[in-house]
Amino acid sequence: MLALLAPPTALAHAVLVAPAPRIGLQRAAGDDGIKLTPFAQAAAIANDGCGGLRNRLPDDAHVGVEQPLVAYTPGSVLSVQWKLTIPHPNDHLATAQGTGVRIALHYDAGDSFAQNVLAGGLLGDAGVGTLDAAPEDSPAGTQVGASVTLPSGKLCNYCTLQWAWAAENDGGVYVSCVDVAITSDGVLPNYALLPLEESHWRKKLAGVPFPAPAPPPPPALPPSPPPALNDAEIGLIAGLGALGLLLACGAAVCVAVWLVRPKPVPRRAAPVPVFYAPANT
Ligand SMILES: [Cu+2]
Repeated sequence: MLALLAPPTALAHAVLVAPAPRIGLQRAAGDDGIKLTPFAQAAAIANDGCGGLRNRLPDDAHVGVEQPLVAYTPGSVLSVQWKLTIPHPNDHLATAQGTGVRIALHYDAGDSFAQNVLAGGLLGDAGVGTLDAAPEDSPAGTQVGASVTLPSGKLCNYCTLQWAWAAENDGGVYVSCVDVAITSDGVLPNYALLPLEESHWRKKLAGVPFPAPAPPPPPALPPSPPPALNDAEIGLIAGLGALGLLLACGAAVCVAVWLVRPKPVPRRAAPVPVFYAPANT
C-alpha cells in the first residue's frame, strides 16, 4: 500500500522557499512544485521567464510580474533557500550531465537571466554543473541554501530573481521567481509615484507574462436611423403636406385661368379717309 502511494522514482521536485516567491508561484504547504518540460529546453524555458501559465497552481489567477515586496542594496549578499520536495537519487551533479541549479537576475527588458547568473548554471551557461539541488541521498523535505552576491552598481525597481533546477533524469526543469527591488538605500520605491512605463503591469520582462492592457474600445457603431416619429409629428407633417398641395393646386388653377382668359379683340385702326384731289391739269 505504501509503495502504491509513494511517488514514482523518476520524479524529483523542489520549490523555492526564500526569498518568498512571487504570489502566483507561492506554493501551498505540501505542494511539490510544477515540472516544466522538456529537460533539453531547460535553459530556454528559464531564460524566457518564470514559466507563465504552465507554472502555477490551477486555481491561481496570478501570473507574471508582481510588485516587489522586498528590496536590497547592490552588492549585498542574500541567502536563497529551496526545499527538496521529492528526492531523485539520479539527478545530481555527479550522475547527470546538465543537471543543476541556477540562480539568476533579470534587471529589465534589455537583458536576460543568462546575462546575470549569480550562482550555478544551466546547459549553455559557464557555471553549469556547479550547484547541486541537494546532497545525494537527501530525504524529502531537505532545505538547501546558497549565498549569492548581487552585482554592484545595478539598480532596478522591478527585478526578477530566479531559481531554476534542471533535472535531467527527471526530464524537466523547476522554476521559481521572486520580484525584488535593488535600490541605493535598500528601501522599496514608492510604486505609486513611478512613471507609467514602470508601473506594475507595464513592466515588460522578456518572456514573462504580465496582465494584458485593457482591450481597445469596440469599433464605433454605424449611425443609427433617425428616431421614429410619433403620431403628433406624423399628423403635423401630413397637415403641412396637404396645405402645400392645396396651395400648389390653387396656384395651378390661377395660372390655367389666366392662360385661358378671354383675349381682348384688337381694335382695327379706323381707315384713313382718302381724298382724291382733282388733277390740276
Ligand atoms: Cu520531480
